Formats: sequence, structure tokens, C-alpha cells
Amino acid sequence: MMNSATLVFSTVALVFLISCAKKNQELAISKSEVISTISAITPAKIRNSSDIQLAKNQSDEARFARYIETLKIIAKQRGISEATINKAFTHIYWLQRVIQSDKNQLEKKITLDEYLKRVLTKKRIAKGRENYAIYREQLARQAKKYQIPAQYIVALWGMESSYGSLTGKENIISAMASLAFEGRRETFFVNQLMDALSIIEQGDITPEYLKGSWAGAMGQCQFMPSSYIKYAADGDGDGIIDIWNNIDDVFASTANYLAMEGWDASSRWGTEITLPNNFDKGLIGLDENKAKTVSEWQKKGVDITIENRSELTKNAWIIMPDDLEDRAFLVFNNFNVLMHWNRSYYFALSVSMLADKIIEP
Ligand SMILES: [Ca+2]
Repeated sequence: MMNSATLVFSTVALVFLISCAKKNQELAISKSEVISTISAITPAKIRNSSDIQLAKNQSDEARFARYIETLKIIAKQRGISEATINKAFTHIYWLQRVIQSDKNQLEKKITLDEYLKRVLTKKRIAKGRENYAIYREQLARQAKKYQIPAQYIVALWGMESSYGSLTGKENIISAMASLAFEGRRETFFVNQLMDALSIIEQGDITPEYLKGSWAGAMGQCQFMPSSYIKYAADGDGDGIIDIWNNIDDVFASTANYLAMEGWDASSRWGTEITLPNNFDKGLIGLDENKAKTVSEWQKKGVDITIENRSELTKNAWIIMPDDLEDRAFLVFNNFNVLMHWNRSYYFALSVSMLADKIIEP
């Protein structure tokens, strides 16, 4: 079994890369997460990781227990201690509903306006403005340290977990193991599981409190385990990173993510624009080669209200997120940073608009 798994590695890896890229959009997992996952999977590691393809085409709950033994071997090979492995897997259980959620997630396409109506509710905006005031000092501390405007930290918090009220109740170890076992994105979820074990190993949280959404998004900022490893930060300086209960750590982790992904403190996300008639639709999109400075866009007849003269020389893109509606937006690089967080135009726009609403006079 091991040999055949090794032999078919290149094909499997290719299929994985393609399916990962597609699923990435459905699941809204950040691009950087997928890239780091892909780069972490080398043929040598697969060979050392025993029969990682064991789960393929298996959906039998009874075989889950055997699969867990394989996961333990992989964990050991990746340097996770015996104590952590025992602790983490003691109460592991098969999560059928996780698999069901994964299969059900292809929701029908909705328009941008329908989406915004659903997520950018009056209540969410009001709560954002309220929290922005309540946590003013704590936000200011992290905003200054990471050079991220506080309204974006609050907006992400509001979008991800409704300001900490919805953080997910699934046991992350069980959810990641179940999704890995199910097999469609096995390598991705095995890596997430290994990162979850590393988090337990670090000692910041015990397995029973390592909770999140069925898809693995954890805490008030809804970080995947790999994001936690890369971006989670200790905001109050107590030596522990707790994105579930500690608001300073939630703010610091969110700000650290944006800073590490290249946030430009001298810029904003962008603005809604009106395109001139007969505007060349071929210029629309977030591709690298479609970037133009604001003054170049103005010369093409795009009507843009600038906030200050320095914006004229900044690179910007024009996007039309919805084929059915002709709303257009001019976006700066900070919008790309929000797209790293979640590769969805709709998500990034709703965070951006919420941030703007939060500081509206
Ligand atoms: Ca802390």
C-alpha cells in the first residue's frame, strides 16, 4: 500500500493542487495557507508519512479508528511529543456532520447586493461602532504596534465571529481528522491537524478547549490552525496566545495577520466608483498586470474622489465583483491583503464597507 501510494504521488499531488485551488475559493481559505500547505508537502515527507493515501475512497466509520493510528505515526514523525499525541487523541470522535457540512457548502450564487444585505446588517454596523468605542484603548495599542487602522481589526472581528459571539463549537482535532479521513482534501487537513497538534504542544490551549468551526476556523478571528501558527500574537503580554477568550490577543493576531501580509498604513482599501460608458471591460480584474496608478485610471475617464494627493501615484485595480450587477470598485493593495485572508470579493468588500461604516461620523 505504501509503495503504490508513493508511486502515484505525482499524479495525486497534481490533482491535489488543482482541487485545492478550486476548493480554496469554496471554502474561503486564504491563498497563503494553501501555498504554505503545498510547499510543506514534499515527496520525501509523503514517503515518511506512511500511507497518507490510506483514506482514499473510505467512508466507513469503523475504519476511522485505524486511520487515527496512522495520523499518530505522522504526528510522531513530525516531532510532536508522545504526551501531546496521547492528550489530543484521547477523546477523538468521528464527526459525520463535519463531512455533511463539507459536502453541502456549495451554496447557490447570490448577488453582491443580496450578500451585503445579509452580512452588513444594521445590527452588525451598530455593534461595530459600539465595540470600536468600548475597546478604543485596547484597539489603539494594537493599531499602533502593527500599523493597522483599528476599524479594520473591528470589521474582521465582526465579520468572522460576530464580535466574538460565534466562534464554533467543534473539537478541532476531531473535525480535522474526520475531514482528512474523508479524503477529498486529505493532505490539506492532515497538515491542519498537525498544526493543531503543534498548538497544543505549545501549551497555550488544551485539546478540549481547541474548538472552532467544522472547517477548522478557530477563535474570535477564525484562524485555521496553520494561520494560528503563522500569525497569532500575544496582545496583552501574558505569554499565552488565546484567540478564543482574550480580546487583546484577538486584536493583536488580526492586526499581525494584516501587517505580515503587507498592509499599507498610508492607504485605504479603495472606494466605489462609476465607470464611464464604453469602458474597456478587459481592464477589470485584480491581476498583477492590470494595476494602474489612480491618475492613469483618471485619464481613462474613471471618476475617483481621492482622499489626498499621494493616492494619485498609488497602484490600484478596478473590480466588478458581480456579473449580474454593474457596481464597480477601485481597490488599493490593502484590498489584496483582505483577499489573502479570504479569497472572496464579497467577503473583502463587506469587511471594507463595515470598516468605513464603523468610523463614519
Ligand atoms: Ca495573551
